[in-house]
Order: sequence, then C-alpha cells, then structure tokens
Amino acid sequence: QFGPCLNAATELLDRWVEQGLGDRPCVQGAGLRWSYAELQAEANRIANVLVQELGVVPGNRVLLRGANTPQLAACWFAVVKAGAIAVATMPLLRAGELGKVIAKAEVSHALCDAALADELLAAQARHPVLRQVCLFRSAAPDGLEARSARQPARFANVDTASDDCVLIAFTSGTTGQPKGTMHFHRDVLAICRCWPPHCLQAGASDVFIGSPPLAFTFGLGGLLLFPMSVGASTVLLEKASPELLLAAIVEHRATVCFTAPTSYRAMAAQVAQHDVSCLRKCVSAGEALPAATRALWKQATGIELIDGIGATELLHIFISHTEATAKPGATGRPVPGYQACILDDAGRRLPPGQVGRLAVKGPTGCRYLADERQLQYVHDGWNLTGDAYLVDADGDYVYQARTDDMIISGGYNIAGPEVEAALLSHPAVAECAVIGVPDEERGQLVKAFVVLREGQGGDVKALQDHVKATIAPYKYPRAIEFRASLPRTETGKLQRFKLREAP
Ligand code: 3SK
Repeated sequence: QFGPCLNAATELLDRWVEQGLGDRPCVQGAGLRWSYAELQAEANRIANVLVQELGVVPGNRVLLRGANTPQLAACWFAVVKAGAIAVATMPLLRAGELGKVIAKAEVSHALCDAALADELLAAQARHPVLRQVCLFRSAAPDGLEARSARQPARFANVDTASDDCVLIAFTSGTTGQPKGTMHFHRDVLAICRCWPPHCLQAGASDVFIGSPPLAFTFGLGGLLLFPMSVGASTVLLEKASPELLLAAIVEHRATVCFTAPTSYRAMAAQVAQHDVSCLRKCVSAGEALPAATRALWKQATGIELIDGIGATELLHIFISHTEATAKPGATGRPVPGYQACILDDAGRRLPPGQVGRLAVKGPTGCRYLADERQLQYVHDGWNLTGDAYLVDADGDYVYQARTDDMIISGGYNIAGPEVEAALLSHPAVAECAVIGVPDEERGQLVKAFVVLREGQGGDVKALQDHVKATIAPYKYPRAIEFRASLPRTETGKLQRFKLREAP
C-alpha cells in the first residue's frame, strides 16, 4: 500500500527524471513530441502559473477541457502537482452541461483549449464561482503558453496526502444524469498496480495509442497513467475515428491500442489495407464486447482482444482476462486486488450459473460528490455497478446486461446485449441496440434498432430468423426498426434510454 504522503505526479512523472531517464520519449500528438523531462518542465511551468498567477491553492477544483493533446496531459499533471483537483470534462460538452459540472464541483479555475473556449465562457457567464479561465493552445498574451514561458521549469510538488482528492470524473452513465466521482492520489496509483501488470503486461518500449478522451477514465488510464507507470510512450490523438486511429497506428508504429468494441468492429473492416503488424496488445472496454467483434478482430489481425469491464466510479477495469486466458463471451475474472460476487435483489450471494447484480470491492471505489445515489451504489463496502452478470462453471464472469437493460417479455428474462450480439453476427448489420418496449400481451416486447452496413437491404424476417437460429428463439426481436445511426455517449456507450424515451 501507499504511505500517508504521496503526490501521484511524483510517482508517475518526476520519478523517471530523477532516475536519469528523462530523455525517454513520453508523449506525442498535435505536432509535438515530448520526453519525460520535457513533459515535466511543461507541467512545472503550468503549475507555477496556477499557483503564482491564478491563485490556485491545494484543494481548488480546476476544470480541464480539451481534446487529447500533450498540452492537456501537461495541464493534468500541473493540477496534480499543485495539490488541486482535476475536474475532467468531455470535449463535446455544451455550456448547459459544463454549467452543471461547474456548479456541482464548485470549480474555481479552468484550463481550456482555446478551440473549445466558447461553450466554457458561456457557462462561466452563468456561474461566477468559476473565477479564472486560462486558455491553452492560444497565442493570446494572457494565454497559458505566454504565461508559462515566463515561469521556471522547476516546481516543488505539493505534499498531498495519499487520500487527498486528485480527480473528479463525471459520468452521465447511460441515463443522462451526471454524477461526479471523487478519486484520491492513491487510487490513481492503485489502478496502475492492479490491472496493467497482471492483464496488459506492457513495458517501457511500448507505444500506446487509442481513442477514449482523457476526460474518460478509460482514456486517462490507458493513454496516460498506464504508459507512464512503466516508462513507455503514448500517442494522443485529437480526433480518433476508426479510420484516423488505424492510420495513426501505422504512422507511429503503435504497439498497444485502447478503444471501444464499435471501433474495433469498424477497424476490422478496413484493416487489410494497413500494415498493423506493429500492434501487440489491443484492449477493449467501455462497453460489453460482443463475441462476433472479438472474432472479427482476431480474424483480421491475429490479435486476441483483452476485454475488461470498468466504471468511472471505480476509476478503471476491475474484471478482465489476459489475451492468453480470453474466452469468447466472458469478461474474465476479478483483477488481482479486487473481489467480486453476484447478489440477488435482497443482497444474498448467488451460486454459479445464476444471473444477479455484480458487486465489486477493491482498492478503488465509488465516492459520489454530494449525491444520494451513493446509497444505491455502495452496500457494506461492495460497489453495485449496475451490471447483471453470472459466474460460469469455470469461474469466469459473463456479462448479461445493465441491470436496467434486462427485458422481461412473456415471463422470460432476456438480456438486450445478448440479442444485440446475435444480430451483430449477421453480415448485414453494422450496429444495433435492443430494448424492451411496453406491450399489453407480453409485458415488454423485444425491439431492435439496426444500422445496416453500406449497400445492405433491410430484411426484417431474415434478421429475426438469424437470431432464432443463433440463440434461444424466444429472445428474437419481434419489432425491428432500421436507423441511420444510434444514440451514443461521447465515450461510445449506447444510450438505450434515449431509444426507450422515444421508441
Ligand atoms: O465504462 C467503462 O466500462 C470503463 C472501462 C474501463 C475503464 C474505465 C471505465 C469507466
């Protein structure tokens, strides 16, 4: 475990420079390539700006807003060094959503990419609690670059306690109601010591790349904390559509990729035209991985996806397999350091084979910021993640659905994602979402929303027959609607609640 005084930036960044390894490549993107020493110098200068010019004191909440760039990474470490709390926000948030974050987290300062300033300034006008906004990637005389150029490249990190808060990560989950989750310095280091050494096994020569924003803890861990915890380098992409991600993998000879199942599915269709022989580890999280997507990626690249389930509330992945132990359809086992079990609605443990609520305990856990939903999430020290799982005969955890995505139709319990996986194994289907809609006769009716692959026609009966032939026939979608796209969060999660609101 960790001692009482600890600053996560000392462990993840400064340590390498102190060990004489400052020249190692650390972070690249947006036309920049910084070594560990260069990132440290940038972060130190920004920390000096925060403290000396903007009046930040330990415990202040500093909102960070920007696409994935080395500058955003430097801002993140500057806030941590200054003993302040980084409030991560998704780049696509609008003024109204930013306002909720500012009010809830009592944000006093913000570092914002100049290209994304308008919505933040509009939010600031309505929330004067946000006293100072400083823009980076800006040529303005009071911009962060001009200010930091005047500051020394040395900074003595604030001597924070290991259980001082360092990060408030917001999650809207799949319901649209944002919640702030608080994480300590020790949590940031704990996630680097649990999943990566056991399930990823990356080393200093690896080059990490991927699509999740640093504002999403999947991206913060996978694209910043984990590479830096082993002295590796990372490529931060401002835009990471599947096409751009594939091209960037080739350009940077990336070896470790983090992205969501939908992105692997889209990349698999194009990968034959690219030399991705550099890739050695591919991590899928953010959403349940359909077996068909695992198979597609393996067929296209020879690489077994490392699947995992994490949660913003627990900071990162807590159940996962390695690529050596991967089993189609199963997420894996509790990551060393974490325990898991399956509970019924009354909180009793269920035996293998029975579907219930996933409960998780470990070095990280849910601490909602001023939110009574804490009472629903944590019981007796167990975090109830909102996922329905079963443990199979081998002891592997098998995802069924979000607990609110279980469909009860004609007396049967049907997991929407299982029907989605069956539909996805049909060659005409690019994407799909399955929900339960009210039905007089059956209670709920299984309804699928399907996005077709280019050039494919929508044949409802063919898709229904395909599902009936793939899984138990009673699960087939009795209603199918074709759509051009599906509602997703910025992190790629399906927003089934939006389909439920207006099915
Ligand atoms: O949302 C998730 O599934 C997730 C996965 C990995 C790390 C963090 C998160 C929030």
